[in-house]
Amino acid sequence: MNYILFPNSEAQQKITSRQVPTGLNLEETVRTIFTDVQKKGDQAIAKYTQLFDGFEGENLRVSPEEMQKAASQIAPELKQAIDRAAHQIRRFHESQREPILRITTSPGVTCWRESRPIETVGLYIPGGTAPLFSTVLMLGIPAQIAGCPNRILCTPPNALGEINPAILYAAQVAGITELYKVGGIQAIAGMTFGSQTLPKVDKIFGPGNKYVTAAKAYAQQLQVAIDLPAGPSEVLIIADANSNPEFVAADLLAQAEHDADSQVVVLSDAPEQLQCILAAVERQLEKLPRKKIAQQALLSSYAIALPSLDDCFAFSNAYAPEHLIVALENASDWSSKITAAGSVFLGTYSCETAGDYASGTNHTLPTSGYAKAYSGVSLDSFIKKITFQEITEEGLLDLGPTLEILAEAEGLFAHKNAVSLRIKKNNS
Ligand code: HSO
Ligand code: ZN
Repeated sequence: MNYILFPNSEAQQKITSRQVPTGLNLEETVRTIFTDVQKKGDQAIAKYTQLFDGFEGENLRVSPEEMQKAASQIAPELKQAIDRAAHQIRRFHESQREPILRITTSPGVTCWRESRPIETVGLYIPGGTAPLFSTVLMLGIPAQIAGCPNRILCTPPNALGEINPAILYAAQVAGITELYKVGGIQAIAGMTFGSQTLPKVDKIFGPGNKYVTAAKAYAQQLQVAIDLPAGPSEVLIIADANSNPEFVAADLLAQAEHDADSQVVVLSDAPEQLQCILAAVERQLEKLPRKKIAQQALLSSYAIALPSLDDCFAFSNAYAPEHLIVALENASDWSSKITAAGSVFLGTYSCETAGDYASGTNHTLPTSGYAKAYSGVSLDSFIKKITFQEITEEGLLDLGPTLEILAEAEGLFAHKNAVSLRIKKNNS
């Protein structure tokens, strides 16, 4: 980790504005595969599945029987843990339903919003070194609560055409309606255009590697919505002289083990505490099975001493971390200082792992500083809100003259006319 003592504002700005990876010519690859999938559908999807995942099978749909079997293939403790996580995620996301509020903005003029689910959502779960079955719950459960009729899940198979049974079980618990053994760019392309087997979706959700991220960005240009612009996962921790260095170190490593390009940052007003934290990181790192990955991530990570806790919060707001851990006593007293973060963990016992799996909050969050303007995935991500209005004759008689003035001032006489015709005393 890079240890920095009291950086000036220029040095701080360098760190808070993330490096955007460049130079990888992914567009070309993405476009080639998209064009191929658009033209040849399933045949192209099968070709790329064979090329990238080594699986040659014809049938890419996972049957309901295969899904059912998964329950018996995983340990009972894991099954129970998935059930408990699902329950808590469901509780929190169910609470995000909003009542319809009819507002009378002037006498006889009533406005309100009603939610409608997105018809077809495509959830992507990456393969790779960690089977992210937790992400199946984080995306599938809010989609189900929102009432999206078609909840598609795509995930790459191994060379034998198998999918991790924990992913299959989580899919069943989350009420996924169709599951496909398709991954990578070809999955995103398939869900963008639809194929003989894959449905065309309205919105694509979920994490992925650089190829999947580039493919989602491309899909967006083709009128498919996406959840969030994805980037490497991050955590920022604010600690002081009283924080537990072992806990802070463990939280830093929990994020660092995700990916070599994950970034972790710890800020403190107590430089000697940062030294203790760094020592604890070194000690704990030795015992981790994913030490190599975490070590890589730590190379581009920071331990930064700042003059005060206020300065730490100002830095954090400028960085806008995906996860913010406030490892302070009376952490909640500081919450009003936080203006940008994906998800916040207050106090000694609120570890990020809880939010990653089972406390109830969503773990699909804005990275790379997008938390300045974006929220994480929630029930809202799966619905559209339609505005309605109903105006009575009296309502228009009252509001009409205002409308006429505004329309005339914009030079839009047809607009004015649509009002005048209705409010003229003796109109025929
Ligand atoms: N920290 C990740 C989510 C995750 N962690 C899944 C474990 N499994 C991004 O928020
Ligand atoms: Zn995590």
